[in-house]
Amino acid sequence: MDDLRERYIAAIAAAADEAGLEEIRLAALGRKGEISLQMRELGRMAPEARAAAGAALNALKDEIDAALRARREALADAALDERLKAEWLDVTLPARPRRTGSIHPVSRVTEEVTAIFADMGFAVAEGPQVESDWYNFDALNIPPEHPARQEHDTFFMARAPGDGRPPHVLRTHTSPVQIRAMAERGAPIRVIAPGRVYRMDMDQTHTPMFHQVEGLAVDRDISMANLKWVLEEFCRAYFGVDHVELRFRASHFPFTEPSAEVDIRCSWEGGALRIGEGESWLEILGSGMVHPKVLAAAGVDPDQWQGFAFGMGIDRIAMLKYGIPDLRAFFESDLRWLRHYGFAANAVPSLAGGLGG
Ligand code: 2NM
Repeated sequence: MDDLRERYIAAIAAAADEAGLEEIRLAALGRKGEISLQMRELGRMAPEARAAAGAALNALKDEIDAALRARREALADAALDERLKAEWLDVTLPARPRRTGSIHPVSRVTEEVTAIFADMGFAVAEGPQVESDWYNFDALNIPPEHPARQEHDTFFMARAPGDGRPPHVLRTHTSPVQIRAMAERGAPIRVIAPGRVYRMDMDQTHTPMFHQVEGLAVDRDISMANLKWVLEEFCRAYFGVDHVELRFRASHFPFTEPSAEVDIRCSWEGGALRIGEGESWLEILGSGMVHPKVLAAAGVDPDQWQGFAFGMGIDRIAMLKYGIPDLRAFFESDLRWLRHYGFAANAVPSLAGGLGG
């Protein structure tokens, strides 16, 4: 029996794989295995000898079982170690440059604008792109007969036939986000609302979907002077120049009173845009003091609070800053265009790191 034990324990220790172990198990413990045959011999023994030999054989069987199990586990561990070594992957390696994607100019400029206004205490607000006509129009003092509401400007969503309610619309500006923010948070408030907006318009300078950022500041004594400083500060930071000059032209929007369109001094000397110098003016945004009816619609008491608001086109200011000539190319997903005008994904704009451009 000692000989059996020695042979099998040595064979198990030397087994190189699962198949080898199975062979050994069959040779020892299988139906015709050596131990099984010895078990069968027990029947022919005298009772005292049988008891002793039976116990010893059972113990040997258990010992070989245990040795097989331990060896099987050790082989599995070793196999796993081999796999881990062979399949090792350094996830911190940089991606291959040719396969690197790029950040779209619209995303990049949205981040730049957000960083600048965040520094002036504005939070970012978001809202649905499919809006009720109340949030998109009524709350903004745009009456049902206003031309902006007409079929040819606004995308209307379908209603079930016979549903009498007015249809939802694709938001035509991000102002409904400002209404929601005021209604939810109350005054005082400082928010910007960047995002996609939709108007039925398609030519050299218009796409049916484009991007806007609107800003809103409401407090007890906010004035046009605060508006002017905030916009100048924005332009200095965004265009990366120390000196900017803005010109406010009286205008009209239903949601602000008074309203102003804002131009920035620039030159087109040699075909390149230079901000802050020269004899040309470039329209960059619309603005004004929020209409009392708009404050009231958002649940803010116009006898206690007042504020300014402004809106500008993200795509447009992206074209100006980065010298991109054609708006329509923005949304064509042409990989050559994206590689040329896109930004490295790890070059995140920050005021401290410089906004680039
Ligand atoms: C503009 C021009 C002027 C504007 C108004 C509001 C709101 F919701 F607070 F009333 N948000 N944005 C606004 C004002 C937008 O875009 C050319």
